[in-house]
Amino acid sequence: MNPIAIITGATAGIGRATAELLARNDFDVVITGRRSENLEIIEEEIRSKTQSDVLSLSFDIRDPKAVKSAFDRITGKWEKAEVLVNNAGLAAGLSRIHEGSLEDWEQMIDTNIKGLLYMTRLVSPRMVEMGRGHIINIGSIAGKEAYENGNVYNATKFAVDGLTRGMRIDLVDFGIKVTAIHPGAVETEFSKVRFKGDMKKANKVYEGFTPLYAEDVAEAILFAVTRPPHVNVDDMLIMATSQACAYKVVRKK
Ligand code: NDP
Ligand code: 8X3
Repeated sequence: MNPIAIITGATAGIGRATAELLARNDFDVVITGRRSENLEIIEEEIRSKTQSDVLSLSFDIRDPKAVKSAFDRITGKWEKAEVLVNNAGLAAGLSRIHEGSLEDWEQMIDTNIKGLLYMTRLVSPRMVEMGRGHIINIGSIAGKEAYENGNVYNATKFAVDGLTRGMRIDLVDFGIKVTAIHPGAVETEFSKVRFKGDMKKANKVYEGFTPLYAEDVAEAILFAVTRPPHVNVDDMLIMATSQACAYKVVRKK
């Protein structure tokens, strides 16, 4: 039987690349996100290109009832999922703290922190029961250092970093690995979402340098989940070569 991985936010970007890469490496995958039409396309693609099995679950991770009813559909062999990639997340807006939007703040806190917690609370007891499992939390360089106008997004990713450390301590007795992967700038739908569809602003983020691609992060996740049982990757910070820290990117003129 293939190992099983649950990947949140698999309808785009890092989550999609991770689902596809894990499937190519003989994982069966549970893929989640709100956009059911994307899930259908990705499920079809994985089924046609690999031997791996796929379960698609469409739900809004901010809604604990929706998360629970999706979780209740993870039955049969899928109950043995041994990897959870807590990836669903976003930045909404980029503004000074005194000008920020409450709606944006709530969306980021509810998705990046509370959504991660809802999934973990449901999936981790099964891992405890099995005496093994691996939780991968997708943090960010934004969770290692603050940057101008990043404020609440930074705070949510600092929370992911803190939660990862706490989860590792709480779950170590049960043989469960906990890893945080913190990417720098990755060209995905991230900036399109942050700037609410303004592609001029979104494209500017990646102008003049080669950012990371979703596949680069997926490879780091694959590396972490394929270490032998005695090895855990605690924390990985991955940056584009041209990005030295959150605010310093070398761009060609
Ligand atoms: P994308 O926008 O490409 O993908 C985000 C994914 O999260 C989508 O699948 C989206 O699915 C899902 N998602 C967002 N909100 C919800 C929700 N309410 N309920 C369910 N799913 C949701 O961005 P990335 O791939 O770049 O982002 C993935 C993770 O990586 C995020 O946690 C992000 O913070 C982090 N990250 C990104 C970096 C970057 O530069 N791109 C750098 C560092 C970290 P759908 O819209 O279908 O619901
Ligand atoms: C996304 C990376 O630096 O744009 O987490 O916030 S950054």
